[in-house]
Amino acid sequence: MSKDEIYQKTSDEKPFRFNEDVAKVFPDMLRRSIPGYTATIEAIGSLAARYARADTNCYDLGCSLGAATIAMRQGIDVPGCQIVAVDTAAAMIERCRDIIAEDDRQFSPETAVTVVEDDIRDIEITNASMVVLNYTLQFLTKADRGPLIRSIHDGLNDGGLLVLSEKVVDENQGIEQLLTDLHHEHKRRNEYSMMEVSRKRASLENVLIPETVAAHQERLAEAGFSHSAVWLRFFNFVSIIAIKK
Ligand code: GEK
Repeated sequence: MSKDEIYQKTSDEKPFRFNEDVAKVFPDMLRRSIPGYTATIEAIGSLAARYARADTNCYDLGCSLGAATIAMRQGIDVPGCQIVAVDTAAAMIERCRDIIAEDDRQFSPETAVTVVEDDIRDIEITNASMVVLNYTLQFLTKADRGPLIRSIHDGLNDGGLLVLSEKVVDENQGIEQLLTDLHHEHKRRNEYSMMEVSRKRASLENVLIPETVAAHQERLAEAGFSHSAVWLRFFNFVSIIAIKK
């Protein structure tokens, strides 16, 4: 796995982009930056085993290199499912296609995967039993979030599951500062320097827009998900499940 050294080298202050440099080091970047990322991917596999239904679609929206797609594929144990993996970044999609092709060669899995280079705001969700938004919604403008969550709700079959993982912000300023400090300390333990932490933070400003857990749960409720629950929280990183009844 190539090591993420992007903010050791870059001294300019350009906003963060999902380009070729990022795609190359992405697994290492997420593993060292997002507390609980590996646990989330594991749980997505377990949830797929419980929620994916025969002859339905499962979506991985903002799939990057397809980690959640592979986890769902390994978890699904019913016939006739198709996973649709969507990302807007060409550099991610190119690598994701290679990773899925390698998975096909090695394991000949039954579940088909279609990798699509597109904007998740333009994708139609249909006949879905499971949808994953693993750290993707945070990159959309707030105005675009409601319509997307509604279209996911409408495209899910009854009993279908949405997994929504996000970086969040706390309502209380003191707690927010503490959780941010703990996250930065976590990154320092994972061998990022103070300089890298601070440059990355600046580059994500206005690119990754976090909201409170309450704001996410309200949006889910407004879209029609009568119940949602936080199943994982590690500092300011949460994963929520919502089921369409
Ligand atoms: C994982 N889910 O490993 N349409 C499509 N893709 C988008 C859009 C959009 N409008 N906006 C952002 N993206 C993955 C990790 S990363 C999380 C997801 C992170 C894509 C973007 O190109 C990137 O690949 C992904 O969302 C976010 O489980 O980098 O913190």
